[in-house]
Amino acid sequence: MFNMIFINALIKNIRNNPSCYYVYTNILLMKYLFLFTSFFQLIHLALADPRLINGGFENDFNDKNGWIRASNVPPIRSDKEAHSGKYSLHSKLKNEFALPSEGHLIQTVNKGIIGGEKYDLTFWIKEVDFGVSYVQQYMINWISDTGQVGNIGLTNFKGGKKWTKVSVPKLTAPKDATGIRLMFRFVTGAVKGGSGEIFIDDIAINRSNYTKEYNELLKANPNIAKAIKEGKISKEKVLSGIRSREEEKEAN
Ligand SMILES: [Ca+2]
Repeated sequence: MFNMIFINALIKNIRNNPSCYYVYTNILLMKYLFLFTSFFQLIHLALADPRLINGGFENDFNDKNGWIRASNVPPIRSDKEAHSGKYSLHSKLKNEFALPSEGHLIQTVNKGIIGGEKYDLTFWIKEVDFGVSYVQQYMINWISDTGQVGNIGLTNFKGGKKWTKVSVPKLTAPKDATGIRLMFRFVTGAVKGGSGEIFIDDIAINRSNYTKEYNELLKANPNIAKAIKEGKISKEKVLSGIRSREEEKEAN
């Protein structure tokens, strides 16, 4: 904010001197650029999004970095395929006998969900084998401090032999939700030769839109509201700024 005071003082001085008109307009431009920079800093502070840890599987699993793997054939981290970076998650199931094989991938994010807001679940998959009796599913539990407050039951998804993006858009968080538990399930039935193999990468949960933050930002910053009204910054640019900031945070 010190910079803003400095620029305002500078404008006041130069405005009184007609020979400095060119400098004056440039400083006005500077003022708007600065306003825009402050705006991004504000967004950074204002937004809290649910943050899946290690959604791109670039870090090895440990008890602090998010993912839990479970069941009798849990998926593994692999460098054989990757949508981003060098690693993805690999589930390979092959029944030797007439017994089912199953693997789970689970992550719980306790904070960051805003009740009533909409969220998109997205991930990338590459299917190697979609064999006999094979099923792959995701499941979502909305949670609060007191336990589960809603859920989206086991739901099948399908991709292809090439990396394919799966989008589950506009999932509305129940009013009391503060967190989310995401689970992937890979399973074959009790048949001999049942099989399925998949790579999965870049799992993310993001807000579907940022209208709430946009309105709050404008309310708290009349200067930005004015700049939008006067056409100096477009609404689309502000919204896409919020979104790209969030995606950048997701990538980190
Ligand atoms: Ca990756």
